[in-house]
Amino acid sequence: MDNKFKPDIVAITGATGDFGRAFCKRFDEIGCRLLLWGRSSDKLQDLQDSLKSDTLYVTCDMTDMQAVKDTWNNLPNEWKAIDVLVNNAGGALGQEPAFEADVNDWETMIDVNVKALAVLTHMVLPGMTQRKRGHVINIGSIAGSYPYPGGHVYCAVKAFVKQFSLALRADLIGENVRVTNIEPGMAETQFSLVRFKGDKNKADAVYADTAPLTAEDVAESVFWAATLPEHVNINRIELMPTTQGPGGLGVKRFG
Ligand code: 8X3
Repeated sequence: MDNKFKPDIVAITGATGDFGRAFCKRFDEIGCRLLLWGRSSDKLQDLQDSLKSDTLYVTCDMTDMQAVKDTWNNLPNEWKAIDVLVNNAGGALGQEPAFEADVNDWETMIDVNVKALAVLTHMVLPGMTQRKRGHVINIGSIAGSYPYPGGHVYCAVKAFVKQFSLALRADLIGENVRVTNIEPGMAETQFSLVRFKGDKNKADAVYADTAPLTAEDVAESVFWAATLPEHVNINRIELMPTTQGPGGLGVKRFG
């Protein structure tokens, strides 16, 4: 296709995580300006130093909605004119059964995966619709479609992301603003180390003796959707390792 879209400014939340860094690297390769959102200024500085393109980084606690709004409002106007917002900040905490889970984990997952994603999108959309140019790319998960034991709130927040993405599409017809939900399956990143709160054995066991997706695999999907000609909207991409598939329903047998 010769009318591929080249974004000018790409904003990426969770920029210093494994997915975030792979996304930054992919857009950096074609010279996009990058607005990096993260929690740690040291990690953001390291990431900025590793990129060739013009970048700006902001530190923000995504569990604090006022901080999300203030961070956006305090950006220089030039950096608010983003072409692509990649809502990547998020993740899972814990995989105990629902009746043993820590309610604080549930609240954090809802804050980051749902509230911060919705609030930031709300801040960004008016500029995109005014400019008639923009793309919101949400990082969902197969967990939004396929529930599994211990998935409870994580599955539910990713189902929110899937349906929120589709509902945004309904409002944005005619605005030239695209929305895509990228839904990866098992990907070998810090995801499981975070979910299991630093328990490396448990995290490693998730990826043992199989061939999971890499952050670069997911970055390729994000980049592909973002650089298609502007008249093409990819609604969803669901990608899994070849070695992963749906597992069927659980059954309790007596005796
Ligand atoms: C991560 C995929 O299968 O671990 O979002 O829930 S899974």
